[in-house]
Amino acid sequence: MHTTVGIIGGGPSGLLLARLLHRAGIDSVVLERRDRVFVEQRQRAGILEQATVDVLREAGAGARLDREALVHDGIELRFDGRSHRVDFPSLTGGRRVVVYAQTEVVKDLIALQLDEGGPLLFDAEVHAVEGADTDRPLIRYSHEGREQTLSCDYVVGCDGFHGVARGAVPDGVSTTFERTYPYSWLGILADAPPVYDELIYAHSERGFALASMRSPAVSRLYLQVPNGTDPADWPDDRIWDELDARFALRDGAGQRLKRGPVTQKSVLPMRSSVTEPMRYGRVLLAGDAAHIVPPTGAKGLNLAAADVVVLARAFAHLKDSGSAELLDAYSDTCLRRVWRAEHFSYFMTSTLHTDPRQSPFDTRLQLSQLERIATSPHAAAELAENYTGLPLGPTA
Ligand code: RFL
Ligand code: PHB
Repeated sequence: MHTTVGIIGGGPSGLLLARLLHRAGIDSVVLERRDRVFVEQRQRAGILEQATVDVLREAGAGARLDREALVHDGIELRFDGRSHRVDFPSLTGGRRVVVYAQTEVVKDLIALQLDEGGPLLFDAEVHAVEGADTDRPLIRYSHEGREQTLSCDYVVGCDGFHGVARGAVPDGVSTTFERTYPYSWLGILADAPPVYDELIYAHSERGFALASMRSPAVSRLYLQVPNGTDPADWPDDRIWDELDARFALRDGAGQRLKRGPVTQKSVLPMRSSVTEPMRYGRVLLAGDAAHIVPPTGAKGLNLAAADVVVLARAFAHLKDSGSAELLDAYSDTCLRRVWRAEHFSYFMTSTLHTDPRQSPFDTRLQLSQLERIATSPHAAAELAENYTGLPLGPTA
């Protein structure tokens, strides 16, 4: 089998890329190692920037999003027993974000792809990419019990942090920049209505907590926990008690969370990582395959979308004009946005979490920074601009 663009991975970046290419008249094949149900149920991101929403609409995947997404005009920061709201539209000239779960984005894109796109194969595990430095790279994968090959004009690795595409780049050609953090998140999904209209990011001496949501009836909540935590050590009551303690306001003010059945529970490590360049020969990396951010800035999915927009435009430019100029600029174009998001995600993470090794001096610095955001429109605007994201301009 031969295709113009062989896409490894049917997560948000692979699916959106396939969709954008289809609309540009470029054929592709998506190979996804998991089954459809697994990919559609995998709990991850919740926040979409305006630019991501616009791209999904442009891709024809905006109908259900427009009906069901919850528009958020700000977030609440809690620290030192107080609460402070950061209002996005007034600080950014009208920008806002929406809550629409990654599971739903993925379901919408899969339905479209199966309906009118090119091949999307589930249970198709890629083992290797060969010939990155030739003009006919080859993907080796197994599907329906048989070893298969897909020859391509280009291969795009949309296969996440643990994928194989990065392995096509010889040692010494690329560099990975990394940071790990001395804490993880315990995330739960609960059949309980959120008590707040917006997300709450809480700094507390007991550690960070985040209240998010999936719908008016379903809450998504996170607690900072030590690395290596076993979710079994956190029975539901312990989680709810700890969340209430971390969100508590001074003098007992503030609402307690509404409790309900916990339907999912998992522990997620935190990591920052960037691989440069995002291209080697005819193999390009997009989304988590090229970069990871800790989720505190809500940037991962949005960065993945931005990468594939740049890439789809570059492939369309190549098809229409014969010029590889945009493709050659792909890595540099994306890395500018990537490093901005890396910094913001690191900033949110290190300002809001309690490092087990931190001193009272470090805690005072965090509180001073949060106080600055609460009292200076400039500091608040810096947060709001980064959180709501940069527009995806003509060169994204
Ligand atoms: P994905 O989603 O990891 O998809 C990669 C796909 O590739 C498949 N695959 C392979 N297929 C074939 N052969 C192989 N050898 C393969 N190896 C892997 C995998 O099965 C999978 O289907 O990467 P992609 O598409 O780049 O998307 C990235 C996003 O998923 C990720 O950045 C976000 O979820 C990050 N993130 C958030 N991002 C946001 O923008 N806003 C948020 O609010 C937000 N919250 C989060 C998050 C990530 C979280 N976790 C779990 C780390 C919250 C959490 C808890
Ligand atoms: C989520 O809803 O899952 C979510 C929201 C904001 C974040 C991270 C995760 O920063």
